[in-house]
Amino acid sequence: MKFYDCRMAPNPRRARIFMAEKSIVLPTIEVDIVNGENLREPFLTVNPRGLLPTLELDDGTHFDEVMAICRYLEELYPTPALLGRTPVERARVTSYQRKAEFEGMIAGSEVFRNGHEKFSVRSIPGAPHQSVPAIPGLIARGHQTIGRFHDWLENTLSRSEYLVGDTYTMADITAQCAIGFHAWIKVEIPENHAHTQRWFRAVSARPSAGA
Ligand SMILES: N[C@@H](CCC(=O)N[C@@H](CS)C(=O)NCC(=O)O)C(=O)O
Repeated sequence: MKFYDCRMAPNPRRARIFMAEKSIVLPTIEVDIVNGENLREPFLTVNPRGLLPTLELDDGTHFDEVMAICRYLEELYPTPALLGRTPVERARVTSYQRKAEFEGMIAGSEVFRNGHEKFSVRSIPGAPHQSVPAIPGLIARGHQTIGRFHDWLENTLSRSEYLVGDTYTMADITAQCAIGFHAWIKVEIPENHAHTQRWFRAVSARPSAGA
C-alpha cells in the first residue's frame, strides 16, 4: 500500500492520526497542494478528483475519502478499534464523526475557501475541470455552522470524556482536526467551553496528534 499525503492539509491529517493510533506505517508520497501538484499529472492519474488523502493498494486500486481509507484500514488492523467496538458504538461513531466532518471540517472549508482570493474560481477542493466560483455569502453560513459545532461539542463533552463515551475514536479525530483547521480562519474554541477545552488539551497531548 501507498499513502498519498499533504502534510499541511487538514483532511490527510485525519488519516495520519488514525494510522498513528494503530501504529500503521505506510510508504508515503507527499503531494504539494499549495503548488497545485494535485491538479496535474502524474497525480490526476492516481486520483482524477485531485483530492488528498488517497490510498493505493498493491494491486493498483486507488481510493480517496478519509472515511473510506479509515474503514478499509480498520478491517485490516482492527486494534485498537477506532470506529466503535459494538453495534451501538459503531453507529454513534458514524453519527458523531459525520457531525464533526460536516459542521466542523466542511463549515471551516466554506469560510476559508469562499473568502480566500486563491480560491475565487475554485471554491470546492480538487476537480480542476469542474471549478465552482466562490460564493461570499457562504462565509457567514460557515461561521454559524461552526457555532453549532462548538455548542454540540460542549454539550456532548459535558457528559463524557470523549465524544463517544470513554474511548478515543474517529469522531474525536475529525473534531480535533476541524478545530486545528479553524486556526486558519482565526476561530477558536469559546473560552467558556470548559469541557471542550479539557478534551482538546487531552487529544492534543496524544502522541498521534503530531502525526
Ligand atoms: N471529503 C474528502 C475531503 C478531501 C479534501 O477536501 N482534501 C483537500 C485537502 S484537506 C484537498 O485535497 N484539496 C485539494 C485542493 O484544494 O485542490 C475526504 O474526506 O477525504
